[in-house]
Amino acid sequence: MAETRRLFFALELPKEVQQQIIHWRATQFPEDTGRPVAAENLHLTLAFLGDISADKQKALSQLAGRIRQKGFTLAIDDAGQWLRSNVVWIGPRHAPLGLIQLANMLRSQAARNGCYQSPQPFHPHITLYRNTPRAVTIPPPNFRWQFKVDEFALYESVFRQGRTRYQELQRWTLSN
Ligand code: 3AM
Repeated sequence: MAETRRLFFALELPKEVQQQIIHWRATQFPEDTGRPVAAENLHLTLAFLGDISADKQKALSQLAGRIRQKGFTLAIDDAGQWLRSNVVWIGPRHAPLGLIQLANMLRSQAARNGCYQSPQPFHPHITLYRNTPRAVTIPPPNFRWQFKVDEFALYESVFRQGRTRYQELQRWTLSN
């Protein structure tokens, strides 16, 4: 069988926002909340592709490179927990249209190329904890981290020595 890689498109967070999130998380949640996502792994997933071949990666990268849209401003000002997937997340209360457009485009390109896409609508979020064993009290979202998004990237999820690391493979600029 041809070799595959586990890939997804996502937005990287500015380093200073990443640090602020880590600090907020450390002050707001008890230690047994779940498995914290490592600072360098914090990201906002746009489209999950699954385990795909090099050929499919190339096709989807070419399509991603043809996306023409302007950047947008993203404000992270909400938090919650999904009990079904056992994650605690933060995200935008109101997703900017540019974010929805970008994710929908990448998701539909993925679907047309045989990458299964969940029928659920896109819920932009940054996962803070995985494997949360129980419902946790979500602190009031007393933050608003706002930044300009003018790039998106393709990442590989690499599981090695018991740790998951997201490695950037390719990056594109958002511009008309
Ligand atoms: O960190 P988040 O939740 O944004 O949940 C996985 C993670 O996103 C998601 O892809 C990102 C990188 O691993 N993911 C993993 N398996 C998935 C699947 N089968 C999935 N998303 C949808 N379907």
